[in-house]
Amino acid sequence: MNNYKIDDILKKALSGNTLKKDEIVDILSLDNENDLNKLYNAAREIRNRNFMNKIFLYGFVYFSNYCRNNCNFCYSRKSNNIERYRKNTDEIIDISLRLKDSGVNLIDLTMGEDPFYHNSDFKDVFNASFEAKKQTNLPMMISPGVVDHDLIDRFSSSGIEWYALYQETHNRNLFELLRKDQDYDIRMNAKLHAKSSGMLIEEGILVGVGETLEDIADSILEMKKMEADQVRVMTYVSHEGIPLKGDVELNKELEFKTIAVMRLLCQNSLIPASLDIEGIDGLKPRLDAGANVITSIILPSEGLQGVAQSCKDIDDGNRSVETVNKILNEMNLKAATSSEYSSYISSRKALYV
Ligand code: SAM
Ligand code: MD0
Ligand code: SF4
Repeated sequence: MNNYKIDDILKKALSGNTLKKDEIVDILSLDNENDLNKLYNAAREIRNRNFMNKIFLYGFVYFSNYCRNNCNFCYSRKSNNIERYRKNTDEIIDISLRLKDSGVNLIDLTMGEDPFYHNSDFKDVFNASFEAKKQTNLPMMISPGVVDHDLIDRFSSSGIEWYALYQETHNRNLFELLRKDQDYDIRMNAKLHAKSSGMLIEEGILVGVGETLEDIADSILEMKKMEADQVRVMTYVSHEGIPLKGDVELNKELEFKTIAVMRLLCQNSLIPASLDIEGIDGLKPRLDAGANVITSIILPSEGLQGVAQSCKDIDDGNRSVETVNKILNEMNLKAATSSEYSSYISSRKALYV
């Protein structure tokens, strides 16, 4: 792309105007260092304008990896022969309390679509999340997969702030390949219902799964349209024994560019830098691209898994707040306080009343 064009597109975004699909595709196609630096600078400028130098930290508790689904990108898919675990309520409370002590702003309670919960009205999930919330007094995100609307209403009225459910792509054909035997509209409607029931929502996509740049542009525009409060992109991490092949090295720059474009369009939304893709080494480039949340902070020695990277950097403590803080420090960024995070949540909720 000629310089003139990229400068114009970035200027447009910096003055708060939205971008068109072909402009997004142009940016996602950038490949020379000079242009990429301009892009990441613009994304950081918009982030800093909206959030100053504050970064939010999310603790991650993947408390059941049993799943009834067979997503072809997921290590926990039903057909994969892996060690399964389901943490009990006391363990979940204990882990949440220790994550809080370590300094996170939010606890993300994540699970596979575990048939045990689906057959018992999510009783244990409610107990655990309610108690964990009461005892930590921290904001909570729930990532249970697709659940009925009445359950979402119950999550909402029990005070859980966030419902996370990623479409992975907004191309229906690709969705069918990725989320085998799952319904696009049921998944989409679950998060739209959560939003209408007063929860904040997180939407997300994968790159390196056979998408085109046009697909990514469509997704970004869709995430903007649905006013997702947090928007994410993750490079697909391939695992032995699961069908889809992928290459993080090859695709991660596309993830960084997507983070930056999401920042240009969804300026006030939260955007994660996930430690679940390249571990702690992947933190800096994602923050440099305009991310303002660090997700997948996991305590060592709890027998907990990540999702994309089931064990990377966990047991050596390298996914901890302590390690993250060292990197933030080097980058002149700072972990947000709980009250700064609560203010963001309140301001975001106030947009919809
Ligand atoms: N089971 C729930 C669901 O599917 O919504 C919540 C947990 S699920 C494992 C969380 C997300 O992790 C998926 O939506 C997907 O975006 C991401 N993910 C799973 N496996 C991945 C992989 N191998 N590489 C990158 N991201 C992955
Ligand atoms: C992460 N492994 O943040 C977690 C997960 C689920 N809400 C989040 C994908 O990277
Ligand atoms: Fe199950 Fe979620 Fe993995 Fe799909 S992505 S197999 S729903 S845990």
